[in-house]
Amino acid sequence: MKIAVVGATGLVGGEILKVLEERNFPVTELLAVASERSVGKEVTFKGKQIKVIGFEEAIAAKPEIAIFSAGGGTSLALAPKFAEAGITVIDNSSAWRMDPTKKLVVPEINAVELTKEDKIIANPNCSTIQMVVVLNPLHQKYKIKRVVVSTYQSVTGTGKAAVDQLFAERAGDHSKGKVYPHQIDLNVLPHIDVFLDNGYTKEEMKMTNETKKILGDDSIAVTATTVRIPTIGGHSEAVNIEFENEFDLDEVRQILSESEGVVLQDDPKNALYPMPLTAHGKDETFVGRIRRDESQPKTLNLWIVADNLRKGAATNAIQIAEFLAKHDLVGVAEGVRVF
Ligand code: 2RA
Repeated sequence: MKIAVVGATGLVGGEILKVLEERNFPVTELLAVASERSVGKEVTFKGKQIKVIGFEEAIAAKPEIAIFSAGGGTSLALAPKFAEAGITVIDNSSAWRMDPTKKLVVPEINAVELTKEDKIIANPNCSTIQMVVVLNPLHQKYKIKRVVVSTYQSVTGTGKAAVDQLFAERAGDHSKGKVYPHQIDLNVLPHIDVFLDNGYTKEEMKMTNETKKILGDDSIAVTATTVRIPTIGGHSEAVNIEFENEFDLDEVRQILSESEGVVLQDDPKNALYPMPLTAHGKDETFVGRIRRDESQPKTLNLWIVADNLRKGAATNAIQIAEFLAKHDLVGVAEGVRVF
């Protein structure tokens, strides 16, 4: 398959190249695509240097799939152009996620809904993906009423400049361009993305709205506090889940240990629980600290960690591409207007 990676020079773009290679995705040709100022730069794929090309050249080359990670503005402007050319777009930005005509896909949960007519497919927000991978099997079994989540998010979720800010501060250099409104090293910022009129941040509302859409259930109440911490390996989440039905703790562990894409790390007495350092570079979502909320019935506490650049972005997008390839869902279906 001819694959375009749009935003190939960014942090997520680089991870997409790595994951395509590691998972042995059947790439016949890799198009590294970026905006004008990066055209001519080189990226490495399977040991080869590949020159970055611009958007028009990429559309003309007609890849079957374009994985976008170039920001919302670029996606809004360009994804329809790729789609009109019959190219299936898997988009990492927030541009299309809540559009009712677009599917918001986590393969373990709802890839089966994809058809050849889906030409722009939205990849959810990183902190949402890792949470719903764990919530879904429990929702199927016990029906979730309400979720209260607090996140501890890696600076890699912001991008290269944020990683540079953290390491510069750690080295005592506070002069570097500021990505965050405050120092991030030795600090914690209860602030991810912009603040909205209701007092929540956009990141918090993404967790609420995207969870309902992916799980296909508007009745689930979700409230979130999203926080940036000075780490790089992945996002962590403390999640409190209230169910309609009673659950059994051993059964919860059994269900999660058998769930696709989930790894159970739940032996706190031996200091085994998920951490960003151990999740870093992995494709799975890790869950542990599973315990009953003793303050009210039918309620569970747990701790979820995943590499936000992997399952939270690149891996999830590539799993969507794998599903499309496996089920022959790319290209233009005969007699179908694509966009
Ligand atoms: C963050 N959720 O961590 C964002 C990245 N998509 O800031």
